[in-house]
Amino acid sequence: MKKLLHLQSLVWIVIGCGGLFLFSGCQGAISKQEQEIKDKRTIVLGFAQVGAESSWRLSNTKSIKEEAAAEGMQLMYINAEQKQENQIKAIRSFIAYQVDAILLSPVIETGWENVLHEAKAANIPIILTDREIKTDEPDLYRSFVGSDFKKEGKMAGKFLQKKFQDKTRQVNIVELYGTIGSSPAEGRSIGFREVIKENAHFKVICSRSGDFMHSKGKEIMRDILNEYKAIDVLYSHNDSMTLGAIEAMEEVGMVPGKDIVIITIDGEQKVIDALKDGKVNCVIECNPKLGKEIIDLTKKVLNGENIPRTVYVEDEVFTEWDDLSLISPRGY
Ligand code: GYE
Repeated sequence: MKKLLHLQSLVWIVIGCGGLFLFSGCQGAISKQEQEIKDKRTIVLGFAQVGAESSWRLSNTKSIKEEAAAEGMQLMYINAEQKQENQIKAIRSFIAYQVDAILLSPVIETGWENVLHEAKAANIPIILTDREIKTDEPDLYRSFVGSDFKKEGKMAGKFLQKKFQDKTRQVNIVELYGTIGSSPAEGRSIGFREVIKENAHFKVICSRSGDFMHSKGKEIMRDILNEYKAIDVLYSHNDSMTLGAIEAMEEVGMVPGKDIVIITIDGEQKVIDALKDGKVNCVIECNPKLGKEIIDLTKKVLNGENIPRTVYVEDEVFTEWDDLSLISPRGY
């Protein structure tokens, strides 16, 4: 829109796997396709994604890529491999390239001011997707699109209240925490505690970070099962860690969903299957398909329209008490 691509020396800067690569192409006469792009003054977006740690994340990336392509936008995508420094480098390269807008899914909540000031000085709007940041300078980004993580944590707590409504003895809860310093982990943890504190018999006896990853979920659950003998509940911040934890339980002959009640967040197909098999008791959905909302909002920002500061997408809850045959295929 505001910038015209110099197509004869089209240079895409892509950061991946910790490296910086420059691709240049399109020397000589301008092709028909390039001419079309030039005529339409293609919008170019930079997208600094967290990583590829879960099926949720893969689906989220796919949704944004597909929607950008459907709208004829060019998307410069980077996979930051869970590192904030990679995202900061990517944002700087997007600024150098003079993209029209930057989509940022921040790995952690703090430490963004410097680079976001640079984007602001370059007049490039920042739209946060999926994860939020903590800052005293809210005008450093235009909008946030994603789930309400605190609400997800509360829904998990409410399931537990119902499940254990007749219990009078202490209910021992283990929490598999997501990435430390990330907004989903923080929101899911706070929301959950806000609800369970209403009943004195709920006790979180252990909380450890598995970084939202399957392998770490499994490893940590193995340790926890060695250390704690009386566990009633596993509350896991995402399905990847949950699936790892289930493997750890089965290794020692435990029956997930029966010996330990399991609550998990995301709603991947594999976990819905586990819910159907009785291995999981409650799944809180976190919708990864944010592409349409983000791209619509980005278009509005670029057209100078007013946009909401926060757009929360709706999340559902699936429990062992529901008619599970009604759940449509998840697609992730
Ligand atoms: O729950 C998890 C992913 O930020 C909401 O990140 C997202 C979380 C999601 O790795 O699976």
